[in-house]
Amino acid sequence: MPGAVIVGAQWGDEGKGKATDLLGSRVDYVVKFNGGNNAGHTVVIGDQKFALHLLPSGILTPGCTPVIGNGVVVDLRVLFEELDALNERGVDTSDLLVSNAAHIIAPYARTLDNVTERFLGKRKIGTTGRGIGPAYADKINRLGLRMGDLFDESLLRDKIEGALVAKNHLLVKVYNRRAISVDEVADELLAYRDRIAPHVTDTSLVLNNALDAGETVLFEGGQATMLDVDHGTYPFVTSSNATAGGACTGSGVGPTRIDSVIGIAKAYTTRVGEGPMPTELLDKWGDRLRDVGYEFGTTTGRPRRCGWYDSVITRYASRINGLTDIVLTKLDVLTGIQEIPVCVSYDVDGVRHQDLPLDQAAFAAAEPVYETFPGWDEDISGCREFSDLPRNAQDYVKAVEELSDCRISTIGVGPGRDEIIQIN
Ligand code: 2SA
Ligand code: GDP
Ligand code: MG
Repeated sequence: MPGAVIVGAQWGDEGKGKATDLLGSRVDYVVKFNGGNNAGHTVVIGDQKFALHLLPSGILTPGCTPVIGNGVVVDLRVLFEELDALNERGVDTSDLLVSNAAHIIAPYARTLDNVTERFLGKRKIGTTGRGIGPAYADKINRLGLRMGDLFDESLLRDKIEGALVAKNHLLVKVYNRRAISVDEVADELLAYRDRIAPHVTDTSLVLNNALDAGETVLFEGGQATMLDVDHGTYPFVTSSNATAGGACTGSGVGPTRIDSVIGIAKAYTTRVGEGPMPTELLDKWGDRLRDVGYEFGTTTGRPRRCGWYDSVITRYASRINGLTDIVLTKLDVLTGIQEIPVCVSYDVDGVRHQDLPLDQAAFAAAEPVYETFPGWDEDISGCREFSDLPRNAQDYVKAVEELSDCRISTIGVGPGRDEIIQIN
């Protein structure tokens, strides 16, 4: 697999970190191509648990070069906190490469994220409050600060001044906050310049050269298909392209160099933040999935909304991303449930929808139509072959595979690195 992409097939937290970590041992580069420290990946290695936010999961694999691509927004303070924490635990991070075209989350982006959410009231998005939206807004408005700007102080100060004009107006006149000065922003960012310098490079050139030389590159998506700014449940989305196309624009590698796209899906569904979720369970079943699956945000600790598997969404993810495989995680969490419903289509005002309705009101009104499958009681965490699974678990996986329009190549049966079943 010279170029492979991993994306979330639902609303995030499907276990992309673990999947990337698993594949990481077979690849030369792992590239994060979108998002920032709104992401949260938990990787369990032996008795050690690593929570990563901004860094690609490949950072934990010796011999694999981790890359932060141009499509990422970087909070420098968080980046160095994360690097320091890994270094203290003996992880070598000296190989990290950061694109000179990646945008910086300036301190004012965090401030704006939080005040905007507060002023949106009931229309709030439920962001992670990390400044992601305002940083991408500045990028698109051509007011952004890029990593390479750190090395030209007068250009950096000039850009900060330009970016602050409208923001200070908004902060002071609308939000009743104090104005932010050019110096405070420049001083905070320049304090990181010497430390980041050895990592900053033209990562597109590095990756294309690596592919030319026959090396393998894994592109690790942050967030997920349904949170994609173009293809997700807009406006309840993040501000980047979390789908497979983002791997190209977010890294400077062309689509002809990618030959597999792996979607990660949980054996049920979760969502964090606001916005519609047709299979959400507000009863004891939702609580059960949350408790057994330990469904709490890696970044903010927020409880995740839980529901049954929604195959309308995973079929959509297969199509939008051109998935070649699905990794179905957390099958073990369903153990002990006697009857397991799977959403096969939606009912919107009496009309059946096999495909996701993109109209915001129709999706908000979608009622799940369920088919129910018999469950199993046996502990499956020790299963390593598909045939080790109880018959009902096998049938559940096969049904989900058919409904999702994509081959399931791997099944997660526990959080550990080796708690997987690979299907050939
Ligand atoms: P933002 O902060 O602007 O990207 O928020 C916009 C929406 O995107 C959702 N979002 C996420 N959903 C699930 N997991 C995410 N990452 C963390 C994790 C979440 C956490 O991996 O556990 O710790 O809370 C993530 N990041 C963004 C967000 O909920 C908004 O709906
Ligand atoms: P990501 O954002 O997609 O990388 O996912 P997160 O790391 O935010 O959330 C996934 C959680 O599920 C993590 O705590 C993982 O350790 C855990 N996990 C991954 N695969 C499995 C699995 O097959 N079974 C169980 N029980 N937990 C899993
Ligand atoms: Mg996560």
